[in-house]
Amino acid sequence: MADLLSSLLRVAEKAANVARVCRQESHLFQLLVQEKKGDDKNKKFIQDFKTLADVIIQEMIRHDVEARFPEMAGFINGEESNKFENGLGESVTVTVCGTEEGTAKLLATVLDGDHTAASLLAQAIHQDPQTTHLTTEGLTLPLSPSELGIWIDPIDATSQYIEGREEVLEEGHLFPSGLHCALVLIGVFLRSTGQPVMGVINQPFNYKDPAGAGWRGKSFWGVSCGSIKACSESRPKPGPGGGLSVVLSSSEKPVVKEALSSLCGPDKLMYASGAGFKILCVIQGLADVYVLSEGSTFKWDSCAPHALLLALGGGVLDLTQSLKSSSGAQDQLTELTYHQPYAEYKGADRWANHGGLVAYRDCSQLRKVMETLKGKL
Ligand code: 2IP
Ligand code: CA
Repeated sequence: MADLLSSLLRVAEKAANVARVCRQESHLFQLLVQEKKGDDKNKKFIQDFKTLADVIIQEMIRHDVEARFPEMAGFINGEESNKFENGLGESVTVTVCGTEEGTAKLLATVLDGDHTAASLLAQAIHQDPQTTHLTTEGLTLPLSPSELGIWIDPIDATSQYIEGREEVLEEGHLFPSGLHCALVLIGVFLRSTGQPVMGVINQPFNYKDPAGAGWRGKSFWGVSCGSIKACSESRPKPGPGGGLSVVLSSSEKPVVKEALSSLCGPDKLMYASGAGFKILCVIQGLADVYVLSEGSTFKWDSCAPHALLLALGGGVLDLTQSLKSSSGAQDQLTELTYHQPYAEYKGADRWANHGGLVAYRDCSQLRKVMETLKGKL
């Protein structure tokens, strides 16, 4: 399965390149950011260009993985549906064709004949990516593709991707918002149990060359299968002066903010955009725990970074379920799983993490957070 990991790293880099092209090519960028509303929205124009960029990245990942691992066909899912109905009621299915010309022709039909945009997008989709310089040699996993499913989030932290604020990242410092929060997330789980076994994250806007050569991305990966645990990141060293730091969504409930502020001190309570990015902050040690009490994230947001935390000895719990366990003993805690929908919901909500989540690296830190939140939610 090392070849699955290297294939996912490669296709995530291709996806990151499409995300960068959509922002760097001014013609595509104009489509990306313009709000097409009301009468000025051309009825043939597909919903909005951002959704199209998401869909085409997701379909590119699906196309490339299915071509390499046909046994996974039908088990590669993502946030977006590739079936659109445009303003005239015409139904269009967006897919990646075998040739760049074929993809450009198909995209032009959903871009109301905008051949410039269609060709630029098709070129990025069929372009071979730079190598990711990450070695996964010698990694063997006792898994076959027919046992696995995939969750794709083509561009997580959509709002930060569109807004596009640039940050010069500094080692060890959490920047709460900006382009660096936008992530390509590809998570692999066991169809039988729903456990995450492999995760690939690509941060397309990790470093901007001051000499004008544009943005460079950064890749992260992790595998966790039984006793086999490996990750591109090493476990972060404990921060100076001990203590516990927590990262939250800015929209978190006041009762949770107050409880955790009293636990870790107001200066160790941080906020950041992007569900995937906040879990990445825990992976990198920029925060020790990420708590979310709402059901506002989905399987595609959490599956990939969950696998990296498992590889590092941590995990991502269902918060509500885990708070219910009386003892709070480790074996009573409920890790998120990725194979079963919530049957009582419809559409994307079937795949929401309805019980909220807690992302953690260290069990003793997790216990302190769970004790603080017990009885408050
Ligand atoms: C979003 C994205 C948002 C997050 C939300 C996710 O996915 O990660 O940033 O909200 O929960 O579903 P918040 O930033 O408050 O954590 P997407 O950007 O793909 O819609
Ligand atoms: Ca998302």
